[in-house]
Amino acid sequence: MGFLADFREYTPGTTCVVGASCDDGLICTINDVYGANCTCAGTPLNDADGDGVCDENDLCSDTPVGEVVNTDGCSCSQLIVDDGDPCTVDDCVNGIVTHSCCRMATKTWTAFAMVADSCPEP
Ligand SMILES: [Ca+2]
Ligand SMILES: [Ca+2]
Repeated sequence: MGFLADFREYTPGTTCVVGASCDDGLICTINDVYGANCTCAGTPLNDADGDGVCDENDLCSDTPVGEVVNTDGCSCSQLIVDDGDPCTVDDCVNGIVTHSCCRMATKTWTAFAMVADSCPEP
């Protein structure tokens, strides 16, 4: 869709019908409809912890204020980041946990030989 088509679509009074259904792009609203001046708005659902993920979809209640969450409403401080595997590198950014391969294998010398741990090489 080109610029002109977009312009027409969103120009107030040209194509929208007040009361017609639309999508306001917010996941915490339902029953979105066009109002005056073609503004699309819906009925807000509850979002108790204010993280932008409505309670119905929020798997982690009481998210601390200001923490970025994933689509389930969970921030890194609310997730288990360590997968328990000593060979993977655990990380969490914006509520997305990743486990990448691999830690540097630790090699230790005994009196007789060099012994490497079981982690695969990076
Ligand atoms: Ca929430
Ligand atoms: Ca949350």
